[in-house]
Amino acid sequence: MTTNQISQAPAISPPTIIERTGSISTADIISVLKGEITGLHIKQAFSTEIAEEITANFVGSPGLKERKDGVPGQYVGASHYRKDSATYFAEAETARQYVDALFENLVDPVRAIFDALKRELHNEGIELRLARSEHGQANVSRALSWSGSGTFSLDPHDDVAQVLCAGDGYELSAVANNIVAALNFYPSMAEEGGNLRLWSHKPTVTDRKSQGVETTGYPYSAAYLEGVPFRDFQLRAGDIGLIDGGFVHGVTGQSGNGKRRLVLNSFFGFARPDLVLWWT
Ligand SMILES: O=C(O)CCC(=O)C(=O)O
Ligand SMILES: [Fe+2]
Repeated sequence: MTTNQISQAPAISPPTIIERTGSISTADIISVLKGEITGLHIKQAFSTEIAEEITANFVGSPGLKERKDGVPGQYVGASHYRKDSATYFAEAETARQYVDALFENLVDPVRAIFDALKRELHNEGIELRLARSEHGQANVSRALSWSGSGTFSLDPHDDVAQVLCAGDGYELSAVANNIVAALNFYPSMAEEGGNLRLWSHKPTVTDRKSQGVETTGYPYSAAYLEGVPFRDFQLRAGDIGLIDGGFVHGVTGQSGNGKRRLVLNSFFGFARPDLVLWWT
């Protein structure tokens, strides 16, 4: 009995976190893909002018929708979370014009990273491309504004369960055996809070089953995470966060008057030693 309880305490995996000001490099990204770095916080990584334009485009977007999958928030784009492959890729196709319109007349900073990484990996004999199926192709990013209230505006979760259990017709499931990297651009932040919190714990399938989150990785309870150390990325508009999405992470509660927190999010990882897939 006692042994059983002890074995269920979350195993602590100390993360390697790097924080700096400036620009993100393809070497940084590859370090996260390879598991050499767990988390990277780049401050002032893109211009505030671009950040403000993307935010204004999001707020006024005709493609802006309310999430209806149990995760409170508004979005532009498509999320594969809890969707079969046909539905996700069809939604990605429909949403593309709205995602593209977020960057109208701007140089899309997420696509710039995608293109740079594609070139760098190509030099190493590795292909980088968007995930696809006969129903369509993923977009480079999606925009999200979390609206959960209380301790977290996005509850603690991991990004791997949804990939591992994505279901039939998803070539990206293979990435779950490797690192699922989550790239986040922050065009807008609330005055207070909205930190990206990263716990020192990378759940296994057994851990997820014990928490009743086997297929979703969402949400982990406060009781489960009690005693697990964490680090907060204190974000500002114009910052980039890149993490190993297998570690439990969430977004702390926000306050202030008016300014909404906006994130541009994408996932990517090795599906094979010679293929990196990218999706949202
Ligand atoms: O908004 C953030 O900072 C994190 C987003 C995230 O974890 C996700 O979309 O899975
Ligand atoms: Fe996540």
